[in-house]
Amino acid sequence: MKSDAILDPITDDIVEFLKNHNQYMISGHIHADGDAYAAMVAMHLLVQALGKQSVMVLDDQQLDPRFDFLKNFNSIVSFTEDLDLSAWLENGQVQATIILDVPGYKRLGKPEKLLPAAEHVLKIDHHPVEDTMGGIDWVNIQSSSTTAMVYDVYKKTEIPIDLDMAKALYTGILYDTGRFSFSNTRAKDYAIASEMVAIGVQPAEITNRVFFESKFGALKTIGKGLASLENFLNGAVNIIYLKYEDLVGQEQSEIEELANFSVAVQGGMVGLFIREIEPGYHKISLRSKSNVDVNQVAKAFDGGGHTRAAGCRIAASKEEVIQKLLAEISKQL
Ligand SMILES: [Mn+2]
Repeated sequence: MKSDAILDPITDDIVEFLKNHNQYMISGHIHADGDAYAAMVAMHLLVQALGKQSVMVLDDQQLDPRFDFLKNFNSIVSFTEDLDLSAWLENGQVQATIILDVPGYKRLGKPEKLLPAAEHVLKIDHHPVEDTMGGIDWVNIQSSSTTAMVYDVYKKTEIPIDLDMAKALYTGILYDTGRFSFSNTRAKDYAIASEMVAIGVQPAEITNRVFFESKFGALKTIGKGLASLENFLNGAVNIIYLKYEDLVGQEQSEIEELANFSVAVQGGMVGLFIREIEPGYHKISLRSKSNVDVNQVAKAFDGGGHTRAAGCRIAASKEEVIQKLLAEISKQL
């Protein structure tokens, strides 16, 4: 278990920020995941409970439907150049922005164009910092999830947590801790989960929605991925590879569990799930259960993430991609 010492506790200026603005845009990272969605929804509900206007905007043109049980999920807006926010914000005016689970501008994507002056931007995140983005950047890399930090905002503002809020807070933590199993899981995460269950969250219902409602075809694709498993560097690195033809029509989010399988091999230290998302263009999910910092590996290819889970994209052939990644991992072995 990790120490619960909070390096960067929540400060009063976050409450001030929420008091001082009335019209918020809330955003998260490109290819939003369960933590980004849940943190956004939880913050959106909090801001509304404070009597403010709020709209959620993402760069993503498609949302992951697994999370549509979250309140207001379907009102998340996909960025377009001529986006008119007047249906949500008076005069369509973004007075302030809360950026969640985003380490830097590259990961925020096009919603950057809607940002107000930096003093009206609040960033809350648990990734290693890539860019300072706001008047307030609250970053705690010890936090399991951004959603767990949003929980602290609830407590600080003393907004009572209703069932919809509780579902969002539970979901983000559940997702980013890998169902309370990753090394980032803290006593605090169980405590928050316990509080949310007491409010009425049904753990089985949310776990099933997020992790065990796979489409038949997606599970067949996962089977293909498992069959491709190969080991390298004397078993230190295990790789799952899916080629473009295997992925046509396949929703990426439905097969991401393969990343966790890649590091589940006995004796393995690093797992890679490599998928050819366009011919000659690969998306790589990296996982570590050793001292290898896969965030560093991903960064060498313009990607990023956390010490034990990261991602990047490389344009090259299968053989070249594997060779490049193994060379980078070898530097740390
Ligand atoms: Mn996260």
